[in-house]
Amino acid sequence: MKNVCVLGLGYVGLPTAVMLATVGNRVTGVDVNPAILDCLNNGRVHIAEPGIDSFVHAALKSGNLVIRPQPCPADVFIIAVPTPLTRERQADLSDMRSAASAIVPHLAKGNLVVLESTVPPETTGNILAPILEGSGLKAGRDFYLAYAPERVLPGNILFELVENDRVIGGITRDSAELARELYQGFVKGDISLTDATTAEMVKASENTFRNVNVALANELALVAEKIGVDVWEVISLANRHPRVDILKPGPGVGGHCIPLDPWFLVQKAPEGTPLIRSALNVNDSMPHRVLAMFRREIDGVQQPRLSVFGVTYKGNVDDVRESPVLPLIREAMKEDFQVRAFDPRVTAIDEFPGLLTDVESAVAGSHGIVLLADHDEFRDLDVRKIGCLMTRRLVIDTRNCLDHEKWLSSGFSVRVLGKAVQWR
Ligand code: SAJ
Repeated sequence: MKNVCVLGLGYVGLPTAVMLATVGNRVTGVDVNPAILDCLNNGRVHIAEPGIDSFVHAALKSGNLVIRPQPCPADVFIIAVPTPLTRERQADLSDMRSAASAIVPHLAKGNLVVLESTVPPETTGNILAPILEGSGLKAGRDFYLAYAPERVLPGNILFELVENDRVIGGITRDSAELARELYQGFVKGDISLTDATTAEMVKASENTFRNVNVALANELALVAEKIGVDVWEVISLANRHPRVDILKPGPGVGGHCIPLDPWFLVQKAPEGTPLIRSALNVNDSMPHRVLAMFRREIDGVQQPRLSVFGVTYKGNVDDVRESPVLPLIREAMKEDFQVRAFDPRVTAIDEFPGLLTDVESAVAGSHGIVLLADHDEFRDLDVRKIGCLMTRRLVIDTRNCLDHEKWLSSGFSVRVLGKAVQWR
């Protein structure tokens, strides 16, 4: 077993730290955010992920996981910090640089450093290695250095962290092999080894594939609306082809990965990535397209009241990072819409104080509901009661997740992204 120091206790770092502790490593979890440290040191968990609480409590109780504000000497250092985009759509590696610099005083011969954060290809070798070599040690000779991206789907992290195959890339072969030895302690999936730059590109490519695929679904939805067919039926039938797997249209692509990671590839070849850039633009246009749907249905109403159901970047999560709902609300508010939102998993959004409220207040006097995140809770709403509170009984379902007959029978007009109009 090893002494492991995990820097960054977010959606990736904390589950990774917990898993490593659960299989017997002695893990020090480090974060620069005092609120996170306070939460964890008081036995609370700051991320909403099924099952994580019991794992964290058990790891802390066992003594195999301790939470600290600073790294300490260890056999292995894992960096799992955010890598957002700058305004110029370049990777912001400042958190990674800070984490690496914090490791330098503790780095010793024979140590392994693993980067998990999603980064532009060539980051591990060309940016991270030189920072760590500030210790006087040489990457690949005196210490091992590998890149090991995660593939976990928020909402199913603990299962996927164990079961999914992984790719690990080393700046040297033995760096990759040493990293595989560590992860094999809890990963049941296959672990493929390659070089660090290839592994970085694999991770960015996976999420870029998903982004482009969603953009295709969003364009098919536009075509379907124009010719009066149901894109959901089109995609379902097309996917019966053994080599076709088209994803679903939606109100836009959010989260901390899918809308960002493709830009890491564009950054490396700006002239050579028109398809990726176009897909990013298609997805970014979806909030505007959805608001245009609402505008068309309530044509002529002055200062319309819009009810947003679901503000997270996707259903059944509590995360609003990069949520496509945010630009939609910004645009609506600019046009003097009265906007209220209801989300059973989110209590407030800093940018929009007072926006989120209970379901009754969110629909009172409203000219229409736009459903943007397909939370399970939305299937059990008292539709009739909601309808009685509204000025106009309109629902726009951008996730095709509601029981449309139930809404139609309660007097609602139903619009579905990518589907011919359903009126009663
Ligand atoms: N979306 C659609 N239609 C779809 C699928 C997704 O509109 O058919 C939208 C979602 O609504 C959401 C966004 O795309 O706004 C991203 O959702 P997601 O479920 O694709 O992605 P994440 O960010 O929750 O997780 C992804 C996953 N990557 C892949 O599936 C290739 C996960 O495995 C990664 O580990 C994660 O990004 C990450 O951390 O990179």
